[in-house]
Amino acid sequence: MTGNIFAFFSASAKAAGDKPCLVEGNESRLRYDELDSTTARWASALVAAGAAPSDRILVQVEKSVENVLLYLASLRAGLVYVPLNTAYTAAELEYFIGDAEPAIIICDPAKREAISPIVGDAALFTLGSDGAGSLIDHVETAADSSFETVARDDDDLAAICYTSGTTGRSKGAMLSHANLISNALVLRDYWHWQADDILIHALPVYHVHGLFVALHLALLGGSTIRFHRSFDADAVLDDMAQATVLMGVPTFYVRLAAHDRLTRETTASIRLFLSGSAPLLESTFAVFAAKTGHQILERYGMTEAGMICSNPYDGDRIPGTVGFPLPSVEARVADETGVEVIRGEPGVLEIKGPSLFRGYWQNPDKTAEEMRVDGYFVTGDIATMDIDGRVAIVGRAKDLIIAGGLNIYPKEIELTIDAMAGVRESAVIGVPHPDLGEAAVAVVVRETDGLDEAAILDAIAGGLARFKQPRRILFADALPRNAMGKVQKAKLRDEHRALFSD
Ligand code: MCA
Ligand code: AMP
Repeated sequence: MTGNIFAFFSASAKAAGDKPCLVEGNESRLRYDELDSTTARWASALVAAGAAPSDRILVQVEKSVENVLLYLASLRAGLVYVPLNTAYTAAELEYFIGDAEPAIIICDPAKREAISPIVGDAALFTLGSDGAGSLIDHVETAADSSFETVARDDDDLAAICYTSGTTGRSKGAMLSHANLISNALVLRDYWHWQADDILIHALPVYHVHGLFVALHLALLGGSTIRFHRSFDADAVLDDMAQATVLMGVPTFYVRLAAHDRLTRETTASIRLFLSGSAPLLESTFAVFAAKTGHQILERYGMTEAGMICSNPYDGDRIPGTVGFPLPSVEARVADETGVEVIRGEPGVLEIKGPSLFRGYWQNPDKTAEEMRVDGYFVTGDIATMDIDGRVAIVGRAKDLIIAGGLNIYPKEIELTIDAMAGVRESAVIGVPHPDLGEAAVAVVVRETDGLDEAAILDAIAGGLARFKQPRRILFADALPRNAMGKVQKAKLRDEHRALFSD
């Protein structure tokens, strides 16, 4: 067996035989006994397109079965997979292309024209039906149904996942095959993954949650994946009777909990509801439990480290906590110098373990800034750890908003708004939102009275992905500042905390 994570999936596929691997609607799109030959054809097509091991392949496509096959083929061919949110605009993409320097770029046919001028030396393909420009065409014509999975060492990268920084620029977290394998193996045991599990997969496949946690666990277990292109509460409820596990962000559970079809009966076959990527409100946990009898299992993770803490499978799942550090993770709650605080006191969560990333792509300074000399990574999340080791995330030391499980970095939006004529300054804050958990709101100080909310929203619409755009623009005469001149965002958040309450 090589150190390529695909070799683990391949071994599980052999054991799973002709069981469906990917099911969409009522159609089996891939059986486990086809996984090897199908991904071999895709990997051959990538090699024929000029990709060599360790080349980056940058992928921005709508979720599809083909997208999953492309990911698996990239792993097999030893490429470094760089997934990007489909909401990113061409302007945002240009930065990622310049930074990742990919050999291959894959986009949707509709975006081909806009992206062509910015691809540089990379070869551009789609996963559409647009003939020579589509990688699928190469898969169907040129490719071979056997492919020797490229051997990978522990340090060889499987993926670079971009995660934004507090200075406004995204950093690429380098994740090795060993990082991904170790996390998947630990979670498989911790969550009692079973071969006959059937997973509802309704998360995007451009972030750690949907791409690694969900796909890897199912593939490692040889479990059937019921594939949804996006989250729709009705469609997920329709599927529940045929599934055993659902993974979601809190917004999934907020929407399900509000649904009149969510009952004990409709959820009877599910053994595990998992939530993560953002805090699950205690009220959502409680309503869900009252309606279904199921306690949602909340876990906590980060792009740079995979999954870090989880509520227990058998023990108490306590809302408002993220459970215990996983068995492979060493964790401490520390002060700003890295010294552990007294149990129960808040501090910044620092962690270390085999799933911790290999640093930021081409950015050793940033990597060094977030690492302690003893190898601990500073998460930027404020946590408490009780005497038994149970962790609760109680805040963030980093200026970050999480809306519907997607990260929004205020600095990036502030820079865009501040660059507008007529704006003196702005502060972007996250305020509670009943559906998304948090929503971004900009508080703007104008130079002149001419600018209104619509004009600002219009001006930023072309350049910033939709999910990052503030839901409201509010105006103020001045921003509150402390004695050091720093904007007091906590004060602003307090002032506007009821903006979206119903
Ligand atoms: C969509 N919109 C959003 C979001 N999603 N705005 C802010 N935040 C969002 N998350 C925009 C749409 O463009 C649309 O704009 C409007 O909001 C309403 O969209 P709606 O149809 O309600 O949304 P949706 O398509 O149903 O999507 C909501 C969603 C989705 C299902 C929550 O965002 C989602 O699947 N989120 C999961 C993200 C995720 O996988 N995170 C994991 C990161 P308009 O009004 O113009 O139409 S990995 C991670 O965090 C770590 C490692 C971890 O621990 O897992
Ligand atoms: P990302 O940068 O997309 O990997 O997002 C990681 C961040 O999501 C973490 O640093 C936390 O702030 C947040 N997060 C993930 N899971 C949870 C959770 N269960 N509770 C609170 N915050 C979470």
